[in-house]
Amino acid sequence: MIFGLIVGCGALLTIGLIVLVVTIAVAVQGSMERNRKARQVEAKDFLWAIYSAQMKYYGEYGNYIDNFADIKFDYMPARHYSYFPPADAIYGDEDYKSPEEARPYVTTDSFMAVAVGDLDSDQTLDVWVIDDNKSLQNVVDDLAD
Ligand SMILES: [Ca+2]
Repeated sequence: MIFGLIVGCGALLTIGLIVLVVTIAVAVQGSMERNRKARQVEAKDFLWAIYSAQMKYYGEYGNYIDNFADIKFDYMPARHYSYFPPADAIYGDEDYKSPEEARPYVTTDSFMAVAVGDLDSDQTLDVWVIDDNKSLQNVVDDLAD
């Protein structure tokens, strides 16, 4: 009788422990996913700020420009992404190169700025672009793989 009670309690404790471990694992996975999505906000914010700075420069001088200093781009330090107009770059904690999928460019009347980062330490990079048509796109989604 007592032996059966002890075995029953042990089985209940084991099941409770398994449920607790699975619950914690699911919570940690959800938290990591939210953190990665929050990092993408940095890329979007920076690219919108670059877009805005380019529009101001164009309004004043009638052309776009290919470096951050001349467009007077002033923003908080980058952390998770690197940013590229063609002649200049802002690097976060890692120095990512401008990817083949999206080369930044500037002409007199058009531009495309690029953000590159790695959200999950794998081989895929997260790549965002914005152009003079106010088109912000995630051309390579690091969270999709
Ligand atoms: Ca990655």
